[in-house]
Amino acid sequence: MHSPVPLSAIPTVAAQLGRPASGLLSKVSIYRGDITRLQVDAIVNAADEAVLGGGGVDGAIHRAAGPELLAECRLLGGCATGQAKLTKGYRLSASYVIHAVGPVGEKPLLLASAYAASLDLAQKHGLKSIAFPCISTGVFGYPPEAACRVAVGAVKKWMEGANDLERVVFCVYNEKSQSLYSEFLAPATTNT
Ligand code: AR6
Repeated sequence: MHSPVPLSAIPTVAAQLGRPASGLLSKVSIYRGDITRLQVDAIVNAADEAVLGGGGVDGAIHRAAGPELLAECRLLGGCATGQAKLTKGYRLSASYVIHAVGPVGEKPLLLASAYAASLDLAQKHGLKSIAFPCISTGVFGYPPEAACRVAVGAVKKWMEGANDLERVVFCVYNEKSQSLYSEFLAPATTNT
């Protein structure tokens, strides 16, 4: 297993930009790398409706968590697109996995719903930190830029409501996504 990455090693966007530690930017980070290493309360999995593992980030999470994760997933009874379900994290550094099902192709309402449903679940279970992969942008073919706009918008909107979440990490896997998130996050919050 790769060494875990603690939250303390991941700066917030506010810290990176030298902005005041208030508002959304002080609760959001962009991390480039393998989501399975993140030592957060929950990592989000980009699952499908069967919630029984697969390729991409789903495969990586199941490999890192071990077979107990699939055993618990078998008990979930699937998950509708735009919804999310929670399991334990087993051998991961994260305590929980939130299995979110994004849409196949560009369907912004369903993608936004997958983000909001994941955040609702985190809040319901009293979790303080959560890391998202770029849901739907791999096998499910959502164009990365459009998906980034929806992801940032959905998280921003959700964070504006009452909640106890202390950190949301956008876990990107390549340089292109990293710059997309930097571009969409900074202007999105200049007035907060
Ligand atoms: N850490 C973080 N991000 C990753 C990792 C990783 N280890 N590996 C890949 N990514 P995808 P989807 C990024 O295809 O499009 C599965 O088979 C990747 O670069 O994993 O929602 C499921 O079982 C991309 O940006 O998820 C479903 O059937 C992003 O994760 C289906 O694929 C999402 O790509 C879900 O497709």
